[in-house]
Amino acid sequence: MTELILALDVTDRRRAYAIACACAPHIDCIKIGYPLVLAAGLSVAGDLGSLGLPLIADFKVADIPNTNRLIAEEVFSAGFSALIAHGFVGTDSLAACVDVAHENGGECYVVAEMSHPGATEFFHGGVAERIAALAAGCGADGIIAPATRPARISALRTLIGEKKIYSPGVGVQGGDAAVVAALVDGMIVGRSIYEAADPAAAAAGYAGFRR
Ligand code: NUP
Repeated sequence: MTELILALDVTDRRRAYAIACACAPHIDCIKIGYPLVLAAGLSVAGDLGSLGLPLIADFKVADIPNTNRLIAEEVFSAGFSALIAHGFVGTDSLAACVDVAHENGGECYVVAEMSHPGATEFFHGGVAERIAALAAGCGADGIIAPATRPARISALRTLIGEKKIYSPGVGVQGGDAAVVAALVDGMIVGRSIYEAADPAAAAAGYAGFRR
């Protein structure tokens, strides 16, 4: 099934919790990252975890193996169920994140290609393909691929076997939910839900694209 993942990039802890509660019946997972964690502290994971949905830490971890391991251990100790890491740092660094995720019963997703316009400067020309292959080779659980470029999702799919694809860029960044839902395992939607006048209704609308 195509999951709906709420990207909760608000910076007020109470607002984040209120939006998450309102949207919870319509979503499959919550993703938070630096904006909310830096504003509210890592313990915000505990607030959101109480909703019973999987919680992804979008820290795009990209350091040496030892530091990656330390970061990943903090993430899973805080109650997250999955971590997003960068792959360009190489096999050893990525393997540290994957290993810690799996030691904790969690998952690790690897950014293969980003969704914003500037991503084409470095991720194109074979880099995304190499990262996707590295992710699969390291035993990662899936990749992040851009909803803004559906053809790239399809191209990267051929390199990862049964691994999952989670895809940001639906809505404000221009990705079309109707197109992307058919190609991915999870649509990541942020502003189009949390900035809506009625976030729950917006989430319900995106949930209608789940297949
Ligand atoms: O390539 C990426 N693009 C992207 O937008 C990788 C990501 N992790 N994201 C994240 O997805 C981004 O940081 C934000 O949390 C979410 C998209 O939010 P929005 O554009 O739907 O508001």
